[in-house]
Amino acid sequence: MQITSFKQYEEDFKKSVENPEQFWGEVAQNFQWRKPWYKVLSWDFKEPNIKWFEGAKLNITENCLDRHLEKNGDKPAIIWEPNSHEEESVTLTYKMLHERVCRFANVLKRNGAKKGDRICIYMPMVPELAIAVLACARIGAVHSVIFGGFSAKSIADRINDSQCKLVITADGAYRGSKQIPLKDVIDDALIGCPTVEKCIVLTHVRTPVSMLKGRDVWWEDEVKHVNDICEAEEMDAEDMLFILYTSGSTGKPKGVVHTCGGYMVYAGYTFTNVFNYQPGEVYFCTADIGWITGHSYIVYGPLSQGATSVLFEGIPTYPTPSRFWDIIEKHKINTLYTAPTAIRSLMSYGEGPLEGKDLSSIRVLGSVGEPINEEAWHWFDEKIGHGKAPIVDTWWQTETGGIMISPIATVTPTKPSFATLPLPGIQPILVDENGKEILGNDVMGNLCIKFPWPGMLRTTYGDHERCKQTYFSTYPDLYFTGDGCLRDQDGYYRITGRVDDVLNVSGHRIGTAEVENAINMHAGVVESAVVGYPHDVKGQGIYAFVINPEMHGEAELTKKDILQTVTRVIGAIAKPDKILFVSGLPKTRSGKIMRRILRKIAEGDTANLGDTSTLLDPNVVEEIIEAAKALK
Ligand code: 7RM
Repeated sequence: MQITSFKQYEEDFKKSVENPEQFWGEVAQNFQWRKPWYKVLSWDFKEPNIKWFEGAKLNITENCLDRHLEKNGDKPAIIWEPNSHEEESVTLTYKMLHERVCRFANVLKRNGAKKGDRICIYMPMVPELAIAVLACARIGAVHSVIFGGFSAKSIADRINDSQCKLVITADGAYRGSKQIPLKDVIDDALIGCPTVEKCIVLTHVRTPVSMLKGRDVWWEDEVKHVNDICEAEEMDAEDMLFILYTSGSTGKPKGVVHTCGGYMVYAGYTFTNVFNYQPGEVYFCTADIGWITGHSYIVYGPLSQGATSVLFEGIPTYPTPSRFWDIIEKHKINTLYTAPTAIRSLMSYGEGPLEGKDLSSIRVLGSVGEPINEEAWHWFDEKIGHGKAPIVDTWWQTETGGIMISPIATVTPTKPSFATLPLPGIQPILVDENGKEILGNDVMGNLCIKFPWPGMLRTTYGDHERCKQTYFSTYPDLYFTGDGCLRDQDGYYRITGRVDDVLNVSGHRIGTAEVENAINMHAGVVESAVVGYPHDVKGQGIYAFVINPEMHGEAELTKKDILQTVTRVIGAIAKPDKILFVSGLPKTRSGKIMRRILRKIAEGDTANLGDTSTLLDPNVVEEIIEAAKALK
């Protein structure tokens, strides 16, 4: 199923459009099924109702583990690089990973978990995180991984939304020179989570934690009580595999639902093709498993293809900004898949950190999460790839399950800052505000997808109507991505960024409404409006306009209180970079905040504010402009 020439890409693409069922049916033959499907696809984008590989039975862990044992059992599946460069890295072969997954799957069963139960995972980037994820999949439980940066309240909301029965966590996590008390955060969250019966705690940093009788058990004790034989649960292709919460333009994050068969096929197919993965190569994706990139391209995609996947616990700048380059040299990494924000951050240290580092193993480079600017693209190409490694700028979303628009390494001619062309099976179209298709090249519009693909979301957990409203109602019969896009004279796609109220801060998706709600929870705040603005390293920064709050001490202290409130409500990742106190917000006569104007002010582009005729009080704008100039 690996594409090796541009001609083959064109042929496969053509076939995938003309006969999608035949195309995906053939791709799916490369995976192991307990029982074949009787229908490749049935779909309707109105409801939406999407089914891939209907009737088929499988377990994704048999594809990620068991099927490699005979020939590649001793091949490294996961290489773990700890936060501390002084600590030894750990290699788990496919055999070892299989054994540990089976053992932990038995621990889950012992603690009452069964097929269909939702399990929340809140863990550091350690091998046990991948083991926990796969163990859930082994027994047919639905995992909901929550990124280690979210607050107790965010965790509780997510646990309650999907009624998780079990939580898997660790005492704490290392993050560079800092420690994060994961179990403490979970303890706070669980005060408001009546559905949680058990909490399994991994010892990692060995900090003191509270262990509640009857609820909390240690990972290390539990594994002693079980053996390592665990038959995989037989799953229907359309059974739920996992839920992953993601931000949208409204306040409450949505639980994006992915199912077993289609997701597996799509993650595996896109992994092997986009990165042109070759047997024996070492592949390093720097994302966290708490995000979709980690699910699809650290765990499921690579393991389904028998690849060696590096799992890194730390951050790019610890102990020094040479860390990535040291890891590449140490593990002879062939593929580096990272985010533009990391590239820009490392660029800012100049070439010093690269001196004397052997990056000659690098063959393919990848970028994901946000648009990559030309400067960062060229730096990545020249300094890391030495002009010899193709860069795959991969556009996709939590909802798409896998990469959608991207070069295929060694096959597709690349172009700086372009995600280039749709992968086989993907039918993107650009539409104008009225939903009319924009044909031809050298055009811009809103990016939609007009035909299903196996990795697409099936619903949003517990609220199918929301899925329909958010993705399938803006433009009838189309999946709307929320992204703006340009198609150039060669038919190449360049994603220009979100056209809705979703921010992309350091590759993390954050809804403006979510941040506003958090700010408004501060006792002294009446109203606020949040917008994004261009930020050199983060891509976008968060700018909060807050109507003069009740002060408690100096204004600077009140700002810090607001930041602390946001940290408590959402997590540190959502903290505004700038807070401006204002006496009013620019509103229309009907009371709507004119964000367009606030965005301009946040960007520092106040020369042309556009049409301001519907403003209730134009003086407010003048005042905000003046105040913004004074803010650093
Ligand atoms: C994989 C991931 C999705 C949003 C998406 C875009 C933006 C992601 C690129 C990109 C330009 C890219 N999932 N985005 N990749 N924009 N070029 N290569 O990031 O659900 O967390 O975010 O991220 O706006 O809609 S996500």
